[in-house]
Amino acid sequence: MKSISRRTVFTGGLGAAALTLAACGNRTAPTEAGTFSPPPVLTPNAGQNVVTQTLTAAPTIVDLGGKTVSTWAYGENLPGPLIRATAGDLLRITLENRLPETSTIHWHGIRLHNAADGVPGMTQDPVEPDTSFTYEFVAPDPGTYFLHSHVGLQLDRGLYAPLIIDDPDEPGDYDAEWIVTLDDWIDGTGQTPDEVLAALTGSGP
Ligand SMILES: [Cu+2]
Repeated sequence: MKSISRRTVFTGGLGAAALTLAACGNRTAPTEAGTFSPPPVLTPNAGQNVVTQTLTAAPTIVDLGGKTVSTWAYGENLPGPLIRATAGDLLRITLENRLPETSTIHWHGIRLHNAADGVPGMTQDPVEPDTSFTYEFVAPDPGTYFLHSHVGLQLDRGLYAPLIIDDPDEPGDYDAEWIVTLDDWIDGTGQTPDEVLAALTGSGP
């Protein structure tokens, strides 16, 4: 499936729609590096499909459907590139961090082993700028999920993407399929999410 621009999302037609909501709480502040062991490299079972993909987190400019803003995203589109697998597949997803600060990826709603859960200071060291980190896990349950950064307010920029786990027993005989991601937006419109939070909490300058 080709990547869709935000403009396409808002002008989309009918079809089977997978809906994701870009929101998640429970963020954890990153801690000092060197606390956690590297994640285990998993060996696929005989016949197990392996889905390999790289997400590059970097500053970019995106078109919000007429208004162009500077933000942080996985690639040049919002949402980030679709990751799609079938339940039981082994996913090997590499985060390339080209941001000016640390990052991680959390796989929202996926049942997986702790080392791949992407919570800095709790399950892994934060991924430093200009380094990479490969998440390996089996996605056991079909469903519509999303992935997102788990550092600070990076999710509230553009660091999220849809994650679809297909059901091997569901043929999905649709005429058309749309993946729709809903988000409110602030970054690049004059304030960053961090500045908005600082104003709301009275901790700003
Ligand atoms: Cu989440």
